[in-house]
Amino acid sequence: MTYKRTLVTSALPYANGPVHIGHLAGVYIPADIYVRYLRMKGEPVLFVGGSDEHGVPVTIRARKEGITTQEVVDRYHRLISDSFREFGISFDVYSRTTSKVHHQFASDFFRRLYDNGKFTKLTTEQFYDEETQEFLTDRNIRGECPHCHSAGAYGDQCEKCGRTLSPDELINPYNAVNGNPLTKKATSHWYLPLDQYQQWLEKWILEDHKEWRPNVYGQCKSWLDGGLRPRAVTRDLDWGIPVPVEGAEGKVLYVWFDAPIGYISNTKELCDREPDKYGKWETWWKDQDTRLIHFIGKDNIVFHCIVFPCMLKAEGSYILPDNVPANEFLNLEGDKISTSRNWAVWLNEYLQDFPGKQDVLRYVLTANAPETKDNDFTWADFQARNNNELVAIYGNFVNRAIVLTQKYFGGKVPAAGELTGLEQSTIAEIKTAVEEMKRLLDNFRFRDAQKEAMNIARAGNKYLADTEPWKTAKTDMQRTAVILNTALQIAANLEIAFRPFLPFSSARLRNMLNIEELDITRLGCFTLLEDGHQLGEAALLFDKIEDSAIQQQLDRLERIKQENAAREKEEELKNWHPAEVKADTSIDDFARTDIRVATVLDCQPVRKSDRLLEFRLDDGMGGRTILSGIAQSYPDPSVLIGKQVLYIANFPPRKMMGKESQGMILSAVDADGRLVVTTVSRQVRPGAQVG
Ligand code: B3M
Ligand code: ZN
Repeated sequence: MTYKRTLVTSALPYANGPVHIGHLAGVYIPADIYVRYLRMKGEPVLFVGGSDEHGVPVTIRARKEGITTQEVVDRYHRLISDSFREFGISFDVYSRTTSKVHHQFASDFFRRLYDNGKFTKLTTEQFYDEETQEFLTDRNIRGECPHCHSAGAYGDQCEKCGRTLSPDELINPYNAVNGNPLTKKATSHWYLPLDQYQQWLEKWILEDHKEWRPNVYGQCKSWLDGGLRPRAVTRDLDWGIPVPVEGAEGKVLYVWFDAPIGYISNTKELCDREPDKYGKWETWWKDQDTRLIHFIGKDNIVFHCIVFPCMLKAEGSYILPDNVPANEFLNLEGDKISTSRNWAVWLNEYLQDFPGKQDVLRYVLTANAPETKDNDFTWADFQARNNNELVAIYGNFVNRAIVLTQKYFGGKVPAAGELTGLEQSTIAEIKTAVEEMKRLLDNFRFRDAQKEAMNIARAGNKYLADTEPWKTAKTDMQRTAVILNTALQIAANLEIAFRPFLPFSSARLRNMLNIEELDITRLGCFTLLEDGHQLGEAALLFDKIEDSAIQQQLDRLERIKQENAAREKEEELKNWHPAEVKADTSIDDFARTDIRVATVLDCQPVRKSDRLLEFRLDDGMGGRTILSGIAQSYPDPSVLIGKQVLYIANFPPRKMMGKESQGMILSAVDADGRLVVTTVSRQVRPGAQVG
């Protein structure tokens, strides 16, 4: 061990909404497991969290809800910190970036870099709303996506196709809040010249931190390979920390400049409040013997591996992160989790629907943690892992061990005796699982580590199945004592092994075993419970989750899906502009086109074509067939039968998919791209001319 203490940070969630399973799986559970594990080992560790209360997301939320930004951050800071507490995320400090301490600290930090000439000042043209007289941040600019052409893409990203954008790429950009068209205007900002740190970063990351996770290392490498450019650290905005420089009125620190400083200021707040317990904040941030670990999601990698380290380096007196075990993303039932689209399982709602089942979610999210690639949360998997693993393996084993002990030994741990090969092999298996689990935890591989904990329970279950104490009890109480003693020692091992992952269940298990927290150094020992020790009450560690509870969740998601589709449609319509009118034509040109009315006798999809419909028409002239590429807009073409349609009668016949089409049916293109067949306002004779 080359360090004396570990400082663990977890990304500060934006206080613009509740936290969801994606946050928990990607950042907070892994961080919490790690911290609990270090604490169990007796290593000095500090776990720092807090809410990110600046930036555009919170201001957007405020406008949407019609309340002040302060009200938004107050509401969600409370909701978020409650959720974390309820899920057992064991922060030493959970503060907020609107705190006085933070404002002062971040402001001073900026000023120090400013005074030491670490910034460059640049003037650029930015999008501007003439009416409201404000510059717009990327997130507040919307327009058509240049890639997938969906309406309403954001200035930093298109949520439809997922591509990263810059506002300049948007087609017809407008103010997301009021729909105003935008102009460009010059404005000045301070930039951190990341390009000047390129060489240093290349050595520090690419050479000295080859051990970082491949996804993290790879992302850093591709940023570095692309060449770093200066980054603005200030914004034109009225919400945030004022830039502490004369002439910078109306400007605030960029949220990504102040938020990571929040890790430091929150540490300071804690240490200043309880110096006896936590020491000086500088020890945690400036002593080379401190190891700094950032837990984050993959979208935050560049800020934690490149930008923040440059800020720290520029300041000069801070330590740098030792590791940044970033996770990939968790999807929900196959779709990207999205706060704005309400596509998420919110922690506060989960607890209403599954009270007391914090550990079930912790377990499932760790078992499915997106450590190396994006992963999917499904309710079916949630139910299966609960019923088949937590209930059937872990819970069942513990319950049998305790209930049998009560039955045969009055709830007292029976004396151990001579061990047979069965005990020895089980003990050996468990010792291996324990060693493996510790190795995995040390390497931030929580998913596999938890699997090893479950393997201990598996081994226990198998042991009971092999030894059958309910049978030996009929003939050989001495042997039965050995078996149940061994089983109970395994149960006590499970209390320790699962404690970082499932703290609530371990607490319940301690009650059942009537023990205090056992030291992790004793993990793998089979003398954890003394002969004659009186156990507590047996209770179920986990219970089955029924299909109906899962169905309820699926129904909820289906409702949200439909609401989203309706809203997106509405938005598309709102942002629709008719195509420009074509160049002038003449009555003669028009007169050459023979438009007629026909009655649809039959309308069928064309085999092997997902585009074409085949119309059989009564055209008043003996009938004709026309193929029309509108199948996507008419999933049930029979609705067209009996309708009268307009078509061009004098196009020469054309072969399509081996069939002849005799003309063209006229359709209107709606805002959503759907084709709608034109018709007449009352029945006319088939063959009637249109003009
Ligand atoms: N609030 C972004 C996020 O929640 C941001 C993290 C800040 S960590 C210093 O993804
Ligand atoms: Zn797109």
